Amino acid sequence: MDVILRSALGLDRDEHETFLADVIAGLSDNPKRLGAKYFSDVAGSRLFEEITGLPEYYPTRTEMGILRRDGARLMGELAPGTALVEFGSGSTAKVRVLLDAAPTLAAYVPVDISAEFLGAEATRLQDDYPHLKVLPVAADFTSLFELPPQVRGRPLVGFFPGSTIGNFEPHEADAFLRRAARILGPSSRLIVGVDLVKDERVLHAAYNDAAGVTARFNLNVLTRINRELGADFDLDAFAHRAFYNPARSRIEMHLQSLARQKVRVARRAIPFRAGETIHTENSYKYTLARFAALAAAAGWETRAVFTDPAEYFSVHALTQS
Ligand code: AVJ
Repeated sequence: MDVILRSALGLDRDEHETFLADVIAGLSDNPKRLGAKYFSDVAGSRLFEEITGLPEYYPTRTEMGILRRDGARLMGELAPGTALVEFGSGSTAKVRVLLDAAPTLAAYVPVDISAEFLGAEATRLQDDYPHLKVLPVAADFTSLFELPPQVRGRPLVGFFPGSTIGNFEPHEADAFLRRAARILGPSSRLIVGVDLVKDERVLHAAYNDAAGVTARFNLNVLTRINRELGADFDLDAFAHRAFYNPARSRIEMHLQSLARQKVRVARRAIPFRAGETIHTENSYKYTLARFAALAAAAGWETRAVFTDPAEYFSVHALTQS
């Protein structure tokens, strides 16, 4: 498998510098913050996999149900030679459902920042779908990237599952949708998974699971900073906090300092007040109408929307208008 491989030991030197600069800037800000993209080191990705199987965490299994039930309609009327481009292909479980629903697809382009993960998963997928051209691209899908030459000129369908779009601020979601339109080109399609506004108790439970996996996932970012940036966060002195913010239609995750303390990060002392929080993630929830409006403003027409009977989750089929 032809992937541009980078350091097998995690971040390269530039990425390490960026990580350090982001962490220092975020912890020097008021209120303190850390970027959600730093959750996904090896341990963080494993913990997220565990989250997707939790009884309280409805998004993954609900979206899978929608893809299984409506996959053929989502992938209907494809022109011959169409290629599927997945933005941020973590696990390949979801795309396999679409590939099974669209046996005429010619190529699959998984785009992911983690080259190691991409290589292994793409190789397995290629073995299982021998007639499909699997063309992985190691790139950050939040920036403009080049598609492989083999798919240029082909009809393209983009796939952005998992409500990853909910991690973006609304203006970032708008920018992503516009960039996707540029990358995929005229008369393309985009299939997007979007988590929906619902009963606050359901949302709260999904991010405060009884087994404490989401708490470990949130706290793991401190473990990662300790290891990679030589910091001395005491994990017992911080607690996971997640709650729904109805004014912003989002789940917020924070890490709360349980005491007044100083933490050393790369020779700097970062002071914390007792009760002070680090904002680590937002997970925006949309109504069907609000997401359609966001898509329309970015140049995408809604062709169809599929949901589960309880309307917990939605999958939107958008077309270039
Ligand atoms: C990966 C953005 C879909 O927001 O539900 C899960 C991440 N954070 N539990 C989400 C997450 C805590 C997840 N997404």
